[in-house]
Amino acid sequence: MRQITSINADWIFIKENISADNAMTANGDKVNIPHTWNNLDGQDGGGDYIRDKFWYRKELNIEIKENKKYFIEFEGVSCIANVYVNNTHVGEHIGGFSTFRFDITNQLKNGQNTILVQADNTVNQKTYPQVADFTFFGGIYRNVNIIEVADTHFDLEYCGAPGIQVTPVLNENGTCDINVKSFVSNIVNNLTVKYSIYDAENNLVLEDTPSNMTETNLTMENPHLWNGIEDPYLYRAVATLYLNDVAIDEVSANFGVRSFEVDPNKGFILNGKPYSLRGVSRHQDREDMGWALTTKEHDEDMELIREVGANTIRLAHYQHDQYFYDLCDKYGMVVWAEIPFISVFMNTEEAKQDTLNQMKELIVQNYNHPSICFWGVSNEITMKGDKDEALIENLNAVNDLAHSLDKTRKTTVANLCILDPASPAATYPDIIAYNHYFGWYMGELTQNEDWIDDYHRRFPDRCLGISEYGAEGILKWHSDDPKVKDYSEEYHALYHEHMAKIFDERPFLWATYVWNMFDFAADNRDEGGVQGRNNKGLITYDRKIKKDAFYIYQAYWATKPMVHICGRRYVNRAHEATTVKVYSNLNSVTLLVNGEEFKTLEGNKIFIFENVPLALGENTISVKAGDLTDEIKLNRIEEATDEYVLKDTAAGGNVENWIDITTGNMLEFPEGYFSIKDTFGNIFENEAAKEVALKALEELNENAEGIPMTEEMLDMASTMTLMSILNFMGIKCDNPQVAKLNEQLNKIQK
Ligand code: GCB
Repeated sequence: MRQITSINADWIFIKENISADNAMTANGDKVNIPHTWNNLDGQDGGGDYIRDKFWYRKELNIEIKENKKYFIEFEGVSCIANVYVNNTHVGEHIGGFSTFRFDITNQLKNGQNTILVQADNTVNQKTYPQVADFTFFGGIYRNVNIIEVADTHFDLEYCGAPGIQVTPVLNENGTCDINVKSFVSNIVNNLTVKYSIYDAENNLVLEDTPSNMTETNLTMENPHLWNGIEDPYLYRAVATLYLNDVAIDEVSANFGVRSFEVDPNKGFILNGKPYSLRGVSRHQDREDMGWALTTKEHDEDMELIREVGANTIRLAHYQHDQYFYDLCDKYGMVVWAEIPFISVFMNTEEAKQDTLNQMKELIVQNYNHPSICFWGVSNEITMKGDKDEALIENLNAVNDLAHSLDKTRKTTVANLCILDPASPAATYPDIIAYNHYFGWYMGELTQNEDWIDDYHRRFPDRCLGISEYGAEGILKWHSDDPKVKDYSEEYHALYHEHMAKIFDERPFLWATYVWNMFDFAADNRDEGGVQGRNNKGLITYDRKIKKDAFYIYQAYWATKPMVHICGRRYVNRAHEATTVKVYSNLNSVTLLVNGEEFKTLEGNKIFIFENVPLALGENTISVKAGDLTDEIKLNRIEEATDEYVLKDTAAGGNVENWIDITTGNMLEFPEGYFSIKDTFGNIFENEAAKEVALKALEELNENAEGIPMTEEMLDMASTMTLMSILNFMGIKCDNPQVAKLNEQLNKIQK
């Protein structure tokens, strides 16, 4: 039987870009895997974290056995790995997120061996991601194993796949056809494969030793369904390989029996019943650790996602750790899994091959997970335009590959908000989704539902989801009158109150995903007074604090009763009377001030207590709802201070969006007159302004490096400012044509 041995411990990390020969003897630091060299510089801002080629070396003492094969297995090395055993190059793997293995039998010797790995996260044109809003941590950041197997064994060399593939198909009469395949390497005479299916209590329920050893078709009469978070029931398929009736290898996979459909009007349907997918996106990093996580951090993330009440996760923007997909199976999360075909298209043959490889590895390595229902092909890949034929060809090639490898799941895409709905880049997969930030980067909050309803009306046959939506919420900043771009915890909460409600009212949306469950590292960012971080999480980067917005989702999604008082970090208030907001999924909430009952409100999710009196100094505000209580301390001060207000918005605040590199500083924006800071909607209401804008855009379209604007797009983008549109077109505000356009608009009175 195979032996899998972890070799995570005791590596030497050599932080030098040197030759393999020199790395064999160079000094370095003792580290354990998982490891990254960017855990600190990748999160501190400035966009200057080290992207380089560094070395890991390990002395491996091994007792070599006769007639055995030895593989080295990496579960994730960012982003390109070159592996050497005893000074011989055994292979290169491109792509930072998947499992890969090399057969090292011929290089290993009995006793002492040296394993050398170069991890490379340098800028290149061959593997995605290269441009994206997150840090690309370098290193061997997931487990490394040595696998010892019999000469004949279940395959270990096909794209990191597990060697067993289970396809359960639920029939209308309630029975389930289960096809199990296994892949054997080095076939000899007298081999058989026994397939066994066990239920969750480990009872053997089906068994077969087919004459065709590579596959079996079994029927389960009365399967227990994998039914999302309510009942994520798992079976286990085991394939055992026998040589002359002696078991020599075994592989197994958990699987679930479920059916799903996606309908343009009914949304997601699980096992025949409507099941609205409402959830969050997750990145795989953590404060001070980067991507080098252990199962402890994965477990904690899953616990928090369960606690908020989500039933779906978008595992953005790349393949996550196998362990996390296992957790999703176990806890019933429906998963959107994706590859990092993101932001800016690289028109090279190597990059195209990389998208195909990453999709192939994602699918073959994760095929058995019942949680996964969607393969995400690309995310905002049209940032620099959607007209390149090579891009469309690449998207279709990846989409076709996904279909050919997996007939049981849907392909999907996260479209850039302003992508023309008619663009072939918007519609190529089975079901589609858009990233929308109305109420943060652009426009008004209510434009979210306007856009969604309009799209649904115009394209009633398309299955529409919202792949991302969010706003920044930083715990230092607070406001009684929260406004977009003030970065306050209160605006963040207000934004999500709105979004939770409109999604609740629109079951036709097949899925919606909060961007993001957790704050994450984006070393290029300098936002809201915080360096190197995207602060859109419902929970902080260290996972220690749940922002108020976390609880509005809990109120909407979780079935367990909850009550939460908002504003606990907005402690010092110069208010004789203040407003206290409470979230609960119960319908009656009683507020107490310093132990005295103040008021009971009946309501739905959000309870706003006005004119709550505060005594000078510390006050205890508490609530009761059913059997539950919550309590916060507020401190009434004599005079208002500005301690909670982000002052220097120029230093990081008020960015149009994260790719907005323009400033517009040299342009004028006179009160009462039009400018490029106006939205298309407003400009279109004024005939003169409309004429000027359309004429200028026609000219600008000709030399747009980014996305040229069609009329259809302008219509869909009516809530965006002209400035943001120019940005998407790849046109800088220091372009003289833009200055001319702005000047012309400045002459037209509103
Ligand atoms: C997006 C991207 C995501 C960013 C997010 C943001 O549309 O897909 O990677 O992090 O916006 O926060 O700007």
